[in-house]
Amino acid sequence: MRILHTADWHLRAESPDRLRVLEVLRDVLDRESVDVLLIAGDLFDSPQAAHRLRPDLRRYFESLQRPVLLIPGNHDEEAFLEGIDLGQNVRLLGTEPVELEGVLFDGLWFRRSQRAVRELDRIQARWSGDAPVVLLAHVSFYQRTPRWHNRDLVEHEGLAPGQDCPLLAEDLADREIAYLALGHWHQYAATRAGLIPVVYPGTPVPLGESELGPRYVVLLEPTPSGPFSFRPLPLQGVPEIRSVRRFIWGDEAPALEQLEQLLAGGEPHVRLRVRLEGYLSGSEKAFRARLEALRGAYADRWAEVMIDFTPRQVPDSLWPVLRALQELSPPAALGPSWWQAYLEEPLWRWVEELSGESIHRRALQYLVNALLEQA
Ligand SMILES: [Mn+2]
Repeated sequence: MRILHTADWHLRAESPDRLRVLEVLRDVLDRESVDVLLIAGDLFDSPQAAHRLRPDLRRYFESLQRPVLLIPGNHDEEAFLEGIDLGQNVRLLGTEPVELEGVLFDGLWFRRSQRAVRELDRIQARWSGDAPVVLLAHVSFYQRTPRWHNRDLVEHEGLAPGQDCPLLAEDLADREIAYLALGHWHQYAATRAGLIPVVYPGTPVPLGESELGPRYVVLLEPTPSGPFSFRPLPLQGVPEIRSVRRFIWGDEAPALEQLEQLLAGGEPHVRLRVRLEGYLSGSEKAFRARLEALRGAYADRWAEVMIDFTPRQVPDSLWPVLRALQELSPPAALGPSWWQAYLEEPLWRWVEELSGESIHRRALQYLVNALLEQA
């Protein structure tokens, strides 16, 4: 059985962009031969949106010709409590589990200000037999009790701050769950609690400036025993907000060259946000004019291009250091192999994220930032 997991569509009539997910998702369902679609909450942005869009969504789900299993989220719960009808393919999870092709699906609703584990205990009591369990839950998952929660309230009283419904990794110890299909957080995130895959697919379309980068849905499949296997599928044909930040160290010419290269590789579905910050050697006015000219020349290759520049003041005493940043080549001691012998995966990842910038340069930048904070 092939199962597709998504969440947090936050549909509303005033945002036609968001409705693009419907056709994009239909293609994925067909291309990947998906048998069951899971929606882990906040399909609608509000109860009003649910009522307004219900006829369209009902027709849509009927046209998909496969089961759709869903739970409400904190945004649309009211509409589901009122019994909104989304057609015969759609099953609302929460009151009893649904078994399809030997897999048991169940749902845990968002509980405002309450720790999710109480509900989980209650739900788990109704799981019987050997069928692997896929649990949909609209919650905030934490590996540990977060610092901003009152630890005593969360751990002993089961209470949490207003808009939160925490589920902690420890709440999942010794549970027989093959896959935890989460919703509520809007960026793709995958982790594990013990062996249990714990996955947020994120919103399939950006809702605002904080939903950055490619959007995903998640394909999962049973394995002969134990946790399900899963992989994120990047969605094609939905809008994307991409944020690029660059620091300019008194060398605007190469920065402008890089920016032009970036802009030339336009992607029509991307709303590009370029944020520049730093020190210039030439005039700020000329620099800004150049930025605007570049934006004008390439804007039509993107859905939207926004470029902003924040100048920073530099104390005279730091100019020699900034010049050294431009001229210095990596010292022998920081050559490409020095760290390989000592540091493992975390550093590898960090180094990869530097995406082409050299380590000595980044280290000096940190140093200068530290000096500036002292100044
Ligand atoms: Mn939510």
